[in-house]
Amino acid sequence: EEQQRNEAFEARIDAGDFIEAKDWMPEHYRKTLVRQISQHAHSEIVGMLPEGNWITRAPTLKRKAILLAKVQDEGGHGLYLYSAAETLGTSRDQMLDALHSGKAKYSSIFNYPTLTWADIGVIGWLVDGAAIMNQVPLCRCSYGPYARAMIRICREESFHQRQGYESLLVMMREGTAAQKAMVQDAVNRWWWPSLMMFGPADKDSPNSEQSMRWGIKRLTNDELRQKFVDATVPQAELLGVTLPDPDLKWNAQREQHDFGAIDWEEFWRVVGGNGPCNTERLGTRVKAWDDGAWVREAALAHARKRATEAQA
Ligand code: FAQ
Repeated sequence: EEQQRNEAFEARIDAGDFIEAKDWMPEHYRKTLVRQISQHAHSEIVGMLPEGNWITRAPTLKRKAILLAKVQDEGGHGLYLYSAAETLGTSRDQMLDALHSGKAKYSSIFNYPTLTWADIGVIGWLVDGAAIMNQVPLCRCSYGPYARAMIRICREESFHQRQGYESLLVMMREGTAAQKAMVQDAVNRWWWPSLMMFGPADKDSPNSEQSMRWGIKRLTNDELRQKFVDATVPQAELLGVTLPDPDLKWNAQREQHDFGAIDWEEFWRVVGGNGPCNTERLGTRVKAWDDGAWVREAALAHARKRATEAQA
């Protein structure tokens, strides 16, 4: 019977059907989705921290309002994604517990520091740019609740990307020499970590093959990384910055850019918890959770009281 169910499931995947929360699915499919969606949710919530660092120091009221809205959107994305993961039968407490105990991963990119205001523009341009490249194909993910959450998230991410690029354009076109140098320095620091967001090379990616077969991922890590490089090079030219890779050049034969080797040792070090800001980021999240305990308790007490009143 299990085999029949499996075959029927695979047939639905092959036909391009969306799988819904109450449908039968193999345990491994469920686990893979909980892993990916919860890690994605954690990335959004932890991803609020590097930018949150600059809200009080944004250079103008307009930039501050934009940044506040962006960081709020990220909180919202985390919430839709936790909800999508909950449809698979995992509670939010379980997922947060995994984050707080260091068991669950979140994107390596958020373990780097935001040293200057230009970092905020560069995060919008490169980090949100990479996120969109990775996330647009997830709108066609075979799991319906995840795919639907991704549609709204992608619309908001494209606003995030454009606000970042626009703020850099202003600095590069109207800024002082020092401001232009600040943009270039931020690009130099964020370029390689942005390429690492797409995950290990395909040959070192243990989850890709199965996730591609199940239509959880639609493009591989290397395919997405290449698309991102190709899309970003002309944007860098228009902006007037250089990308810190002497091996980056157009390959007329492949009709794609060649680019230099990624420092995978750095990648695994950061993923393994030993990047520049891992301890600080996790510490901030754990403290926020502990500080919020009274709010959760009060909300539960209020809900209980309302329920008793309704019964009486
Ligand atoms: N960082 O076998 P694969 C955002 C782990 S965007 C940390 O290739 P998979 C928006 C991976 O989990 C960022 N860990 O894995 C924003 C696995 O470990 P596990 C979030 C990484 O799942 C912008 C192991 O390495 N976006 O937040 C990373 O097939 C600005 C082997 O890797 C998403 O999460 C990494 N970079 O492919 C917010 C998108 N890469 O779990 C604020 C959805 C790999 O077996 C400001 N996720 N690992 O212990 C995905 O598309 C996939 O999960 C990949 C990884 C592509 C990230």
